[in-house]
Amino acid sequence: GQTVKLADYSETDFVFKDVFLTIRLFEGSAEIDSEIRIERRAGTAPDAPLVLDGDELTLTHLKLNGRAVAEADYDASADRLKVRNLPADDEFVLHVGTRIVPERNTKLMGLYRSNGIWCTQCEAEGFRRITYFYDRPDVLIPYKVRIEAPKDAAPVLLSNGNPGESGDLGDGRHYAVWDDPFKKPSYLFAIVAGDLERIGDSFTTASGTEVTLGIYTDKGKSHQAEYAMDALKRSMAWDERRFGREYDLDVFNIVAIADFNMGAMENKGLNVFNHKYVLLDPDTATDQDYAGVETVIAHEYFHNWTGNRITCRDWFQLCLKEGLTVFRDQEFTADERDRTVQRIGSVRRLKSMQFPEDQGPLQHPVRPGEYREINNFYTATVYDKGAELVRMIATLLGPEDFRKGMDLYFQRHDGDAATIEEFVKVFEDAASTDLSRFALWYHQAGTPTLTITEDYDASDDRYTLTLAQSLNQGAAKTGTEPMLLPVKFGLVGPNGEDRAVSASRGGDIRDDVIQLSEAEESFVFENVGGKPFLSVLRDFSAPVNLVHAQSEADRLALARLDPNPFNRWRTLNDLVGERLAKAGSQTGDQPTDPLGNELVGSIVETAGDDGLDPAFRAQVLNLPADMEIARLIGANVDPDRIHAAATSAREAIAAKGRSVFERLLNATPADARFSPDAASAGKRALANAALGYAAVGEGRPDRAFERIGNASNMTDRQAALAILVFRFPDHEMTQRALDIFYERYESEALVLDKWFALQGAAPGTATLDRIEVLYRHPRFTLKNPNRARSLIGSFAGMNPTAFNRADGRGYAWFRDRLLELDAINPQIAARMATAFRTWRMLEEERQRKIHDVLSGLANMPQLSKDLRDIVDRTLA
Ligand code: BAL
Ligand code: ZN
Repeated sequence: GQTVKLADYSETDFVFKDVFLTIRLFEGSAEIDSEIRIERRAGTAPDAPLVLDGDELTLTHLKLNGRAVAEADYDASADRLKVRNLPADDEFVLHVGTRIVPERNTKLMGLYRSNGIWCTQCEAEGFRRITYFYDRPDVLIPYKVRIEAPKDAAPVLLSNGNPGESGDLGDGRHYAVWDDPFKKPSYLFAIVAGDLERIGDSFTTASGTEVTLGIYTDKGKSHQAEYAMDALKRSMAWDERRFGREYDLDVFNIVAIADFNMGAMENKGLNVFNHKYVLLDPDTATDQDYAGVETVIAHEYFHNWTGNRITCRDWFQLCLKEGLTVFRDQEFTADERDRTVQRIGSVRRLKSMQFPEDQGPLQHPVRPGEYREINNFYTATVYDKGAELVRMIATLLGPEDFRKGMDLYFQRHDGDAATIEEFVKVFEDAASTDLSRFALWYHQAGTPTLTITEDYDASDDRYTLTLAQSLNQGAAKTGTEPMLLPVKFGLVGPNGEDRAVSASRGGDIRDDVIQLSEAEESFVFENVGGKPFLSVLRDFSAPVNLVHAQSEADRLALARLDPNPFNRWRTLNDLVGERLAKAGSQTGDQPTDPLGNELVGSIVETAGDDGLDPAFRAQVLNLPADMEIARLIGANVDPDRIHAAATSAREAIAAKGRSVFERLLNATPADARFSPDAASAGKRALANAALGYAAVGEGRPDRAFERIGNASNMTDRQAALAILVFRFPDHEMTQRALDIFYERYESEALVLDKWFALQGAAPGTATLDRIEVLYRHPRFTLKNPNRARSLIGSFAGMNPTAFNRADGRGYAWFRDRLLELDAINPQIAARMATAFRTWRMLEEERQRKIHDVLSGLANMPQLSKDLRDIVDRTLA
């Protein structure tokens, strides 16, 4: 494939004014008529041809101002339409006809059918699979759409914008017209046509406009969309409160689709969702699912301003909308639920998904400089690190200036296709500050290391804090200049109070935030009132690897005393991570207690502290994932050793906390009435964590088995099943529980995904044999992305011991699945192949086996551009 470079950006030769699309849907095919009003751009050569994007298209007709274009004046191939001899000065109308087969579109990009429903996914480059177009985000025009379809298969006809006329066409067909007055790029275009059920509601904006809200689902499922509707209304109100952003059309529709590559899509006025992020009820969905629906509903809604009203100039700017919108959904969750628990979740995700990406061969800057396949850049770096960068701006500027900057962004760029430079500039202007050292974060790939050293001089009661930043040149080779970053800190006294101190010497500190911009800076604090405990990088104020030689005693004291609750969690979590990394990298016999008695005691004490939020305590009991430990070890990793170390750690916690866990377990009756609110979810999380430790501590899978039988909701049921699968993978009771679960939920697609996913993630060498059987299960299919991800994705991406079997069979099996999947849906195959992104951290033998698999793949001529891009970069 060809490499696209940021430096090569140039405007289109022609300017599009507006488009009228007529889409005729038939069983087995669709015809698209596109009428585009066009003008040659001032400065374009008068003989320059018009070159439009296509992808697997067939041209049926082509007219210029109503007359057929002569054959000599155009070339049409599946992926391009080139038209010559177009008017030099006058505006003209180009009429383009295409025919496609949505039923055969297994890539799920463009127009396709899912459960009989016609639907679209156009981001990033799907629109060119519908009609020839300038399929790029800087071409912004109003769309008018007329859909014609059979009435029985598609009584519901939807597109972007506001509804216009509709009516009967005879022959069992009908039509509807939709008008979107807001200029938009093609990637935000959508239609849906099908036999759908709807729940409706309304929202009155702050300025008094009533918006009609609708969520459409498959027949018989609409009652499962109530919570999504509630989340939507809360999102709309929050965006008004927090950012002053109101909704702008008369209607807002969401459609839940079963076969969907992404989580959801923010098409203007018509969000199309993976049904996993809409459909819920207590019997089929967990608390985590509820939180996921709330987040994704909010995220897509927030895109209306950050993404749609202001979009990206080109795909290199993807983080402009994604990083910012993730930041906004994180803030929404923090306000709606609990700020500390929200932050812990985001940081866990960042460290387990983004840090490994940023330290391996798929490393790239938040704003990349080149790509071969843009679909492969919807990454943790663009999304999650992108959100961290926005968060750092907010921390550096403080809430008032940050809000001023956001207001300026909306004011200055509404209706624009903007760039990261323009985004950073609004904050520079709003706060009258220079952010050039900060802007480096967008260009320099890799996770910086922040090294902290402290010195306390007792005779003068003087405390000196030194911070140093460094960045290793990774695969991306994008520079290692010092960057501006906020380090939030506190000097804590022995009673857990933050001491009011100010630096007598050193650089820039505003309130409790050090604005570090040099490679190394020192700050001197006089009369600190005795040696303080340093609580640093509070709330994970910058996405860095922290190196801080602090004594274990100080750290354990901070775990109890720190007024910053996030750091209390981080202190314990980091300590556990370091200990497991040490134990997991040792050869020979495993220590029986890798964490040490003091740390285990501290964890148990926190878990049992009823003065703390249950959700927080559950987070403390949730040890870092094996993959996080692997990243900490960094080289010569043996996943089996890490797993053994983590298992010993869990046993030690279980033994020490026996009575605490018994109490916590009994504190939440199994038949408590289900409410999905954050407080209730937190209690369930704590009780289920306690159940896990209780079962492990006594070696009693029956305790979890019993819970499956008497659980009154999916959260408790799935948690109990997970205890069996993860802690007792080879026990006969586990298989029995899985069978019972299957029988109960055979007809619930989303629950069946959980069932496959749990088994795909079961640790141990016996797993692969079971997965091979599951792969042939009648309910397994590669055609549904959720199902493919559930088994294969969880095996390769979330099962370090089974996937990395020492004999290499896991890799070979995965390779074969990738090839099958690639022939159906390259985007999903490429995404799954990123499971190899940390392969160079593994010990040599496994590396050699992976190398063989990857080079074998690289030599296969049939690979899609998507998968080839990942394979080549992973090998490089
Ligand atoms: N824009 C693709 C899906 C999302 O990030 O909302
Ligand atoms: Zn998004």
